Amino acid sequence: MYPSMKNDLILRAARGETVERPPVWIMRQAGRYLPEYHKLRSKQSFFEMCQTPETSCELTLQPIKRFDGLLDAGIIFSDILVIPQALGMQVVMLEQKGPHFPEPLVTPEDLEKLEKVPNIPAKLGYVMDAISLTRENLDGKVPLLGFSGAPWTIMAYMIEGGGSKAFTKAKTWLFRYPEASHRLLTMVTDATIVYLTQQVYAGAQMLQIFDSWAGELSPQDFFEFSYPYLVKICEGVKKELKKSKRTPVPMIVFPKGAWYALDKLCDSGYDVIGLDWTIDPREAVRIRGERRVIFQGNLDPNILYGGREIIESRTKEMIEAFNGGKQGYIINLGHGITPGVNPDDVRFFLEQCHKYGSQN
Ligand code: 1CP
Repeated sequence: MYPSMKNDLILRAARGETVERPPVWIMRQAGRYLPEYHKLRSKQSFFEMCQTPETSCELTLQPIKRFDGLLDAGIIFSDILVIPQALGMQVVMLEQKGPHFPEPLVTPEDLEKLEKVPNIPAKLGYVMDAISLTRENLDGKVPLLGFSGAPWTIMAYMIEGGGSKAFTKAKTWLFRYPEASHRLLTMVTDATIVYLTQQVYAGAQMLQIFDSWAGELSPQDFFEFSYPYLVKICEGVKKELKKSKRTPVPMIVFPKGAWYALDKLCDSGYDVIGLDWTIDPREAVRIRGERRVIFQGNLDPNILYGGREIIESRTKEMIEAFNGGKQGYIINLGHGITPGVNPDDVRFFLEQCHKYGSQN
């Protein structure tokens, strides 16, 4: 029902096939480093942009158009914080400051204020509309990724009320109110399974779960408060898709900073694991062993500030370290691209990915 795919490299790589070169996309590839993003942003608030399918579609396509032929996937323009909104919380995006919750969760009693079983299609239907519109407009150029936040990361925002350095409030919940924490994590997990499944029905061809704050947890706490919910999401989405007789889509988990959990993550059911730059690719490959999991990553995004010479050498070294990249690998940065990067350096980086990814 959608235009046929002209480039399905990332889907083949995610299935573990040997490919002609490793596919590449960039976390947060639509956003503040692009002048064309600021042009639209000056006219609308951030969440208005997310809620307007035409704008979300246009923003998703901006990097695909600018770097024509160099990116192998699009990621739908939205934010992980639409799930707290669907659960009944208010979230605003402050200029220069980032997300802000005027009334964060303070005590377990506050869980009563949340919608127990939110109607995801009704609350977040605009994301599904944006996905369908974008699939149509991408015209098969590259596959489209959907995404969500991981339960622990979402919980951290709901309690901290925004970004944080020490996560004192969210961790106070984990250690003082473990039972209520599990209840909250379960609510977020259940909503996320419905949300991601709906994204696939709308046209998303791959899904990524961002656990941006996984590395803030000790291994013990990650395995109690994050990992089981990540697994539940993967199993839940795959089960729902099977039930409705849909083809399964590859699922990526990005547990930033949780290199200590890599061995177990290789058995978590996810098809792809996103790695940040704090793990040596060769060490990751060694830990993976013979398992069929695909790795994604892992260049330090700040390399893009270092000039052409280091962008080229580090990209080449990274691809080599992932066994040349033709099997089991998707190129990405180790975290989202940051707002000050020069788009011409991004183009140069992508060109190096094509050059060194195609060798041998
Ligand atoms: O291009 C894309 O990748 C799609 C768009 C996208 C994605 C995947 C945006 C747009 N946000 C996200 C995910 C997201 N949002 C994450 C996970 C990835 C990561 O770790 O970077 C997180 C943690 C958020 C929360 C969030 N939203 C932050 C981080 C705040 C903090 O705690 O440090 C910020 C700054 C936002 C706002 C935001 N989201 C997206 C954009 C373009 C912006 C900037 C908004 C503006 O113009 O003011």
